[in-house]
Amino acid sequence: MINKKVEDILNAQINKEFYSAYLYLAMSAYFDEIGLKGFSHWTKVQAKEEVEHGMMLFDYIIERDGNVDLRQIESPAKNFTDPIQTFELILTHEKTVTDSIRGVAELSEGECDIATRHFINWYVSEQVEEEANVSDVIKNLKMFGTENSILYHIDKELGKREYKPHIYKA
Ligand code: OFO
Repeated sequence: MINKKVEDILNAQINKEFYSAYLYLAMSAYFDEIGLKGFSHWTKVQAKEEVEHGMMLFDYIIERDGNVDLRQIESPAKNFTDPIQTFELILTHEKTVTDSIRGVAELSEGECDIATRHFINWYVSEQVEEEANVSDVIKNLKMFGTENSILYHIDKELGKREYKPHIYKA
């Protein structure tokens, strides 16, 4: 049986992962609206990944004989103005998720829940990868500019992103 404090923080994390999915979907709709199909695809793939992150936590709580508590998901931001600003919002958001994952790691360690501490390592690495991917897009946009001809090429590149399902096995 999982400790209640650890169960609570994992349930809060499920909510954050599903909120992330909402946020990426809102961005995907925005990019589609302004004609950047590749950006729209990239953020939609990320939304699918976020749902998986939430589902891995969901399955883990059940596996540990805990109680899943699905909480209300906030409406995502809608104040997108251009690709750089939107990717900067992503980076800021992912940094808050990284902090939140660090909180899960610290709490599980403090509560001597070694299984959760081990489980959450996957998320620690995933956050490093996500922040790096988003930073790369921001660097490209800043380096090459955001004229339509440049955006066209970056959009083509982002449109190649493939969705690869994650499988968690302890
Ligand atoms: Fe779940 O990694 Fe982004 O938020």
